[in-house]
Amino acid sequence: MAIALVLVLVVVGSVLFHALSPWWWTPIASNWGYIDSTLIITFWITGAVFAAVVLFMAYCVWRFRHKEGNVAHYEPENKRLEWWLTILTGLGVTAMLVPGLFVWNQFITVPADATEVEVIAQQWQWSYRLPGADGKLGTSGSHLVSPENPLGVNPDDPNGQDDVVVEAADLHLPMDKPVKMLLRSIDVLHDFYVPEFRAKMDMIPGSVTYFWFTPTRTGTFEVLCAELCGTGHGFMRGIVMIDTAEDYATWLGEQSTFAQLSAPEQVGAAEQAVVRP
Ligand SMILES: [Cu+2]
Repeated sequence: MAIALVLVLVVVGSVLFHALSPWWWTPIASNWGYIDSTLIITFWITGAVFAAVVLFMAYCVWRFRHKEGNVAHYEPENKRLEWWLTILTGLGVTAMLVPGLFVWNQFITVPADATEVEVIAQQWQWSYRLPGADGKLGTSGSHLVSPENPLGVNPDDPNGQDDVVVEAADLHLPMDKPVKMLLRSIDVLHDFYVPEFRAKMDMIPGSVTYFWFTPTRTGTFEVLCAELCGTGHGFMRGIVMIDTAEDYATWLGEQSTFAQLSAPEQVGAAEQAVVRP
């Protein structure tokens, strides 16, 4: 009897904890409200099944408790019950999976007007590259990485010369503009994750993965690495700031291109030439 009561209390406690708990997701800042909806559907289904199973267990513990002279009777099979359990389980699993398929379809269908931003992960920092005035990112490769070219941009690709390089600093993105995040790693597995964007993807050395999203509010958001990537994994943080169009333009104007960064001597020489009377 006491065990049955404990089981009922477990269900009541779980429901109360869910209803009264102050912990919930951080407020969303992207178009991926669907991701939240699918999670809520899964919460409801698994929650209902959890309550039903534990309450049924409490009922059985109470109903079939030990009584002098009672003997269990042997029932190895029950076709009717098995059919019902199979159908109900099938429906529950389908209800959890189908919404996810619709969301996944949207997640991998990048809008045509999305601008590309490359994220480069390495132990243990985040860097970024934005296409310059030509709107195209130059090619890149891990074999090109060197102290002078930490992101491995191809110096022979004309498309890459005007690329904006943001090395180990904050990324800014304009609000309400869809963006395709191209994800590269130059050492081990990482995972670019901003909880408020509700989107993340593993980054695999040697290939480029991606996701897209549209920022829906301005603010400062923390980037986390969501793939255990070594001793500094927990410190692999970064900042993404979602700006208004004007703030974004100001920030972009202050950044350096790959060509400027790879030829600092020439830039310095030009400045001296100008300063000299
Ligand atoms: Cu990492």
